[in-house]
Amino acid sequence: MATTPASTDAQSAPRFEGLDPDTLIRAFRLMHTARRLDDREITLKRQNLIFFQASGAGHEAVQVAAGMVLRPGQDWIYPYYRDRALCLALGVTPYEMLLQAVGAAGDPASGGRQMPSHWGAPKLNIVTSSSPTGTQFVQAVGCAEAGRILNAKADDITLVTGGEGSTSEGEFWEALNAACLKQLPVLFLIEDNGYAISVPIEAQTAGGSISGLAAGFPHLFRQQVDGVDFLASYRALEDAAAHCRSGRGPALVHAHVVRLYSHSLSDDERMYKTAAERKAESERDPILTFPKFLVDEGILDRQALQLIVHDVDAEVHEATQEALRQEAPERGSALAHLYSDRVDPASEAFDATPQFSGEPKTMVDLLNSTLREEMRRDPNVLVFGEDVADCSREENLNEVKGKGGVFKVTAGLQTEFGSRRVFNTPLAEAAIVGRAIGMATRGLKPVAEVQFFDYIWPAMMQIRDELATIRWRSNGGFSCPVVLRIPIGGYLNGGAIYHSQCGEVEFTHIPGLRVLMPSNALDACGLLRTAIRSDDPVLFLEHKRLYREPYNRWPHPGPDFTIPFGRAKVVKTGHSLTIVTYGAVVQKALQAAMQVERTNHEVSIEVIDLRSLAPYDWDAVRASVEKTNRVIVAHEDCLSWGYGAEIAARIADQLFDKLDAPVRRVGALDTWVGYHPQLENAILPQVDDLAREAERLLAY
Ligand SMILES: Cc1ncc(C[n+]2csc(CCOP(=O)(O)OP(=O)(O)O)c2C)c(N)n1
Ligand SMILES: [Mg+2]
Repeated sequence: MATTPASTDAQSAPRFEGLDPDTLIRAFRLMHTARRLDDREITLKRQNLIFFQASGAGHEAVQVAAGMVLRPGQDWIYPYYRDRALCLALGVTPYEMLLQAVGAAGDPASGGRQMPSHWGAPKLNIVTSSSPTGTQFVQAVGCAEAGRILNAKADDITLVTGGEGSTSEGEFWEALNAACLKQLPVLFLIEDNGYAISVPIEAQTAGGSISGLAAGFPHLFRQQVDGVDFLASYRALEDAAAHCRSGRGPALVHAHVVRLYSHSLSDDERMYKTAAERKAESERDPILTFPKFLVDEGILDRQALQLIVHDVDAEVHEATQEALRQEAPERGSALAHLYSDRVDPASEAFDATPQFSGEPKTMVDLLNSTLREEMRRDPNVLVFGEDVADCSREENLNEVKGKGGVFKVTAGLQTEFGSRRVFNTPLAEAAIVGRAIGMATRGLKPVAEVQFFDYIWPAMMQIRDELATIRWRSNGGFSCPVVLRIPIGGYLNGGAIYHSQCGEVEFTHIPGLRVLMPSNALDACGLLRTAIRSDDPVLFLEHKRLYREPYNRWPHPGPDFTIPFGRAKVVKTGHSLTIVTYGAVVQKALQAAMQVERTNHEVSIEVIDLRSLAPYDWDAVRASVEKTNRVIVAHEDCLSWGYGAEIAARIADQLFDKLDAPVRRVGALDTWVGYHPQLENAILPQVDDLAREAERLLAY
């Protein structure tokens, strides 16, 4: 296959790639330490002293080479679970690794929260890693992008690694596209051991070669290398890193390695690899071939080699004994680091008094001015997504008005702040969220848009397994305070199944996320500003039907107006019944209340707009139910297993003795939103549905 030629030819190449004997010996020591740690962990697992093991046996040579090419603390690293030797070469100690294996409270990567080999070291810029195959690629792109945004002259690069199986994930291709599009300094190292658990390469990758498949990507340096050969790997990675550092674009190093042990201790490779194949693989073992090379070249004699082996054995033994003595995580620590302990967005500090000025504005207008004001205030705020820019061809902006979002929420931002801070992305939701995560990890404040809630699902793994988990799984070592703005909801007449759905409960169920859903322009403004100034990942759900309603407009409340999370608003007071709701149903609940009150002058209905769904204002719900003793929980999303089920269950649990009637729920039929208005009206909850249920409860 075609690859970029090596930068030096054999004759002029310096001996041993310019590496001195001490460095070569250090490389061996690192490789050997990695193998010894794997072997020790396997023993510990068999003794039930640790609970999981995944080894990097056979991958050590290329990993140590990568660790020696990268600059710890300056470059950024997104490793995967086989990268023990890489992390050792970057400076993680055997003891630190074993702390994770035993699950100790003092495990610096995760505090005993993640399986062994889930690396992470803030000081070394080794970003916390997870188990889903391939999620790291798009984050690495965002990380590299952040580096260029923060300092266009810097030459730091981002290394991201993965197995050849993980390149079948769509996110790998989204990452390659984005990295090539922007010529970002991302070094993709694919450690190809020919298997993804039991699936061999010919059942995995068309043509059998990932670097072959990537041939059409512009600006991409591509190099295949024998990854069990330390010197060849070092050369390939040096060249790839130089390409990235020089600003020419990303690089893909496709390293052929061997997986000498089974996939993990839960797998037995003898079930799918023949004895001959396993023997051939073991003959390529770098832990045998590299020291032989060192001895043959006279760099190390056998006695010195033995001394290193003994020394490493002793170090691993001592580190193991020490790790086994360490405390387990406290049971009471389970909730720590779900959210920031630096900024509390539910605190009084965000309880601002509005300073109104001007005419009432729509929700779209106030969202737009809030974004503008926050971008002026904080140069780290960035806006990106599909169609959010005014015009990607910025030279045309003096001829055209500009798009600025399909709902115009971001109109004019690119014109004011430039294409570096406001830009269109490829149509790739996982990459939008993943890039935002990578950027936020480096201190930027991405306010990214997912164009419609109905299309958030390609990004679900990034949201659930990454965005929401990074702070918790790294025990506070890393965070990614991204704001995701997402238009949501129906009552549109014609939106149908793919432009009208709700589904907020899918996200309120995720620990570590904040979820907001304002019903009017003022709350949208105050909550979006708090979201941007907070330190947690936030899903900011903007109801499309409410963007331009006349009834929910408010004058501008001032450039510092914020609203704390978890603070409901009593939008109508009453004493006979409470309706707890949010979003587009707030207005419907008000109308229903007035309808009921018109026919029955004795009753008055209280309406509570939660506005913040996670966290939510239990105190407001409780106070109201204690007063009215009757409650409906209403929402636009489907009824069953919906957001209301949680609130209703808690009321039944904690306020049972305050209730004069059962807790009632009102929501959409358990189906999709239909296109024809007659269908849509039948499916989504209407004013009459609310009024009918209110009357039933009042009569109970
Ligand atoms: C998204 C996702 N799907 C499936 C898995 C289960 N799984 C873990 S590792 C693995 C195989 C990965 O193979 P490869 O990328 O070649 O890496 P290797 O383990 O061979 O180094 C699979 C299927 C997972 N962790 N994540
Ligand atoms: Mg593999």
